[in-house]
Amino acid sequence: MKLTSKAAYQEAWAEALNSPEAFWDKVAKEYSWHKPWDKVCSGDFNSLDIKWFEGASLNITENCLDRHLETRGDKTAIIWEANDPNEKEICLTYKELHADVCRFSNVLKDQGVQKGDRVVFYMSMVPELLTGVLACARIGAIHSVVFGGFSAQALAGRVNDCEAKIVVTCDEAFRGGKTIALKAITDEALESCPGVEKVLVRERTGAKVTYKEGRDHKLMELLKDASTTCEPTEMNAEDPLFILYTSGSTGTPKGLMHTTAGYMVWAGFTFENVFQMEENDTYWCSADIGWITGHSYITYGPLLKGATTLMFEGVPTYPAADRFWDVIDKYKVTHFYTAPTAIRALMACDIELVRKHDLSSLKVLGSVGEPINEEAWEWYHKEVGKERCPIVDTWWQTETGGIMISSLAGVTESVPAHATLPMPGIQPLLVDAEGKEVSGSPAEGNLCIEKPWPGIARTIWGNHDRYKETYFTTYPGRYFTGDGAKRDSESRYRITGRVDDVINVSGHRIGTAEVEDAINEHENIIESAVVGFPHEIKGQGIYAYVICQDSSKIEGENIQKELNAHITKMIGPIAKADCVQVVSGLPKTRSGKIMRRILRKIAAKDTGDLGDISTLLNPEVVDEIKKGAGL
Ligand code: 7RM
Repeated sequence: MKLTSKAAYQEAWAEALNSPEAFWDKVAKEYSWHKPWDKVCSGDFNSLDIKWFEGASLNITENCLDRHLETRGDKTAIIWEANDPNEKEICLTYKELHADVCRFSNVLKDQGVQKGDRVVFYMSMVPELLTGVLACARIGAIHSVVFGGFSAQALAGRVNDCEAKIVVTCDEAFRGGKTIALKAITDEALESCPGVEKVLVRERTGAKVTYKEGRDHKLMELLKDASTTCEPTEMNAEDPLFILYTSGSTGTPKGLMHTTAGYMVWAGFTFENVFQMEENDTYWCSADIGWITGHSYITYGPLLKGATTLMFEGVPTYPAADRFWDVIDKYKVTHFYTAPTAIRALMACDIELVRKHDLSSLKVLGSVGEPINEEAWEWYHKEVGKERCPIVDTWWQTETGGIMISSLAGVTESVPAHATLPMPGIQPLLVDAEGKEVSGSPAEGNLCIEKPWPGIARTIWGNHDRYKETYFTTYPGRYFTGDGAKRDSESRYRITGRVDDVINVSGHRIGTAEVEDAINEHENIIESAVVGFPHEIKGQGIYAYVICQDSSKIEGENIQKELNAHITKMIGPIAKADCVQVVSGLPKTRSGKIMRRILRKIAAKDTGDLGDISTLLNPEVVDEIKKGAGL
């Protein structure tokens, strides 16, 4: 259902609110199903047994691939652009992609993978990551992609949590001018993963890596000999499709589980309506498939809608800071979707790097992952979109499966730094700290969602209580996003950022508790408190306050280096602290809770009022910390 006018959007939003069953019934009928549903939706945010299209059966890859063969078989499905601009690209038509996915499906089956088994992918952005994910979906295995920037320990934690039987990796990854030793990291991780029986290695750099007899196999050799036909496995609507780990305020990363039919309908519907592509357009989302954006808007969304989707192995600054513009020019990209952090980084470079490229193919620009500031929005609009292209600022989360609040390109209005309007099926509401709804407009509050939508994650893998506790307990009966938002006088939303203990560094979600755990592992650290602070390029940076056992052992900046080495080992380089301050104590309430509000203000170099500190157990540390921060 493509909504192509503002009136059609408004009508759809109202219909999805008033007659959700009739509305989603219509949307879902656009796809191929083996068996139709008995009931469109059931369950709510109290019972938490949410189901969509119950009774139906399908295979999502038939909808991504087979369904297009007759009408678009020879159309390019994916364009793969290598890290090195001199390496030849790979283009696969829908027919070829279909054949490759079947090959991969047969390899997985040969390796003993069965319906319901978990397969972890720890790869760089090679075509086999995309075909591998789809191959899992084709045979009913559950994929869990772990971003290639995570450490061995982080990988092991995820592999064990979902009890994966098989890991697919690369010998090494190319990333800009560097390589990442993915297989060596996998080997280290698997020392503590006894459940893994097989490892498939996609050779990429040709580096010498060790192969463990019986366990490890060369993926490309297996694929070469595999058959190009594989019957899709019939899946129930609520069978799991994938697990994706993401960080929260507390504890270890959570494995959000998405199911088949609802996710499919949501990914397809949001992709079609937000981006408004035409048949011969070329779409590029610069995310990594290791994040939800790469699942929904490189892989499933575009393929469900028969689009041409570009997959990029490299980074925006290699070999130079005009790589994005070069790729857009090379493939005449019409729809470009990236993160504010990339925009801000490229904005800081010589403007000629943008202006020298022909970007006239562009029609629509997208933003995702973190709030986009006005300055970055204006620059993106003017220098990249030449003031011709609508910008869709898409707010959503790993948990939501797809875009929740966004303008529809060229259909509803774009407003600088505003995500604007909810998708049909989404009822946002703002609540105050007491959980009371803040009605009317303009307003500001914590962002909740009133009712289930097809794409919501159904549970946290292996821990339904944690799912309930994390998202539905703060405001009972509602889904709490963890974000704060403002609503303007025309009921358009502007997301202001996380209101919990999650830091958004360059669009990556990092839990302060995870970073603290890593820091506390250091033998010289007694206690630590980690907060985010405003960072010009990354959006937020990581600021760590630490109490040392023996401060005489601290030599200048060594402490930061040492702690970052711990963080890199336990989580990965993306969670490194930008600033470490040694303190003698942390401000605590009488009940022993760290007053992060104060620490956040100091980290932000906010010299204003710190609020009431009289209730602190140890108000004297505040002055010391301020001094130490140079305030
Ligand atoms: C898609 C994704 C989710 C968190 C979310 C927000 C932040 C994402 C926007 C945004 C402002 C946006 N999933 N966020 N998009 N904030 N405007 N358009 O990023 O699970 O990795 O992160 O990201 O805080 O809660 S995620």
